[in-house]
Amino acid sequence: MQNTPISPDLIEDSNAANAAALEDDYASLGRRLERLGISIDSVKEKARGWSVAVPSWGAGRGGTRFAKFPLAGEPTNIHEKLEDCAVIHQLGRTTPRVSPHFPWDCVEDYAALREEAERYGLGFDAVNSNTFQDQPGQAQTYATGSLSSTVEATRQQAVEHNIACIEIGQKIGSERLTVWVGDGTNFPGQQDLGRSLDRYLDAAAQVYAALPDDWLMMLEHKMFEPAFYSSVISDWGSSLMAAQELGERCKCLVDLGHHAPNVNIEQIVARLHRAGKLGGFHFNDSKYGDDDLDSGSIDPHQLFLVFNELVEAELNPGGGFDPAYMIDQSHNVTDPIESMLSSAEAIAGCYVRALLVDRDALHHAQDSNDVMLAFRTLRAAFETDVSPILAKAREETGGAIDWLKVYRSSKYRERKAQERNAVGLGAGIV
Ligand code: PSV
Ligand code: MN
Repeated sequence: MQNTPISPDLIEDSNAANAAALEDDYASLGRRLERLGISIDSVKEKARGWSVAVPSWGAGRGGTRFAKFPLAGEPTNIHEKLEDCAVIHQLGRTTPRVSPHFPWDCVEDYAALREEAERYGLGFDAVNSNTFQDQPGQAQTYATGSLSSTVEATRQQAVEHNIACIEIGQKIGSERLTVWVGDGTNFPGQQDLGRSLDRYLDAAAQVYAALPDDWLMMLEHKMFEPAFYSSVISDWGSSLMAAQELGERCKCLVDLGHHAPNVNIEQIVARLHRAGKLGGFHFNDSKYGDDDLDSGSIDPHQLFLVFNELVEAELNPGGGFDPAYMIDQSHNVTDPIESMLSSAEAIAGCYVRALLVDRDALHHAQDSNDVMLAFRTLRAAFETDVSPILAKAREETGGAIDWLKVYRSSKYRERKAQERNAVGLGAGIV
């Protein structure tokens, strides 16, 4: 029997109260789309088949360098995180997989962890390694680098950790490893910019060599932080260079917050797809830097433009198109369950809007250099309110039409505050 942390009756009762209004909105949008030659039901089916993974670490309150403000009832270990991820999926129905991070999510028995997730109807997505932080008892420090460290023993330790992550991943049904390193420098001259990349590539090749045949390795670039002068895999250029050098099953992962302000991320997406190297995403939003804000909360238009490229790529897969979609956010002032439900809805909404783009009209306008018509074609899709499609997809799959209301009325967090250990103060995510 499936483990449902929220009472299905609560969802059913709430949906019954919202069903008539949803039918009305869905029918109205359906008529509008029909005039454009689009079947709303076929779009809704695509929405039903779409999903994004949630990060285990996003289930807890994040923190900034300055403080963390814990939430009563927030999870303190992977078991409690899974339970919260189950709530997110039960209500929203678009997040059936969890992306774990090691050693934060280490347990004794991974077969049991997999079964625990399955009882919630969840699976595991890409495993993330952590060589950006020292752990108690660790032999070598990562203070001045991990895979690119000048110290051979440190590089070896980082390689071994990544291989250990792959081994855990195999036990929990994952097929991808995401490698993000905090390696870089804080001072000009601190390291040789060329040789540090050589060291990284040499160590990353050892991880790649340990990759099972059906696995992908995804390299996540980031311009700055924790290194503030240079990062070893700083941008999509370095990431692509490294992925091409490492091999066929090494691809690039785009975290939306890891670029300089105003960078045209949708163009990066198109370029990486063209090179056959688009491995996956970490969705979030930002205003200033790697803010890790909720997806779509600051710049929903950019998210839509990214999905416009993804739908284009889906229609023209070339050598293949199978990116891993994941959320990567830090929820500092909201309940993470609410933030991830809201984010997953924002991301799915951009996907659905991108499906509504009249591609023939767009391509024709592009080819004939009709700038305004091309722009208006995209804009028409962006301005369409697709919430009835998303709500209908949720309703049909057992989720909640009004997930926020159901979640709050379930008093889930209040109950967890009684059951769970309190999280300590201090900064940072776990
Ligand atoms: C680094 O900023 C990052 O985006 C990487 O994906 C990490 O694994 C994650 O955040 C959690 O710190
Ligand atoms: Mn990330």
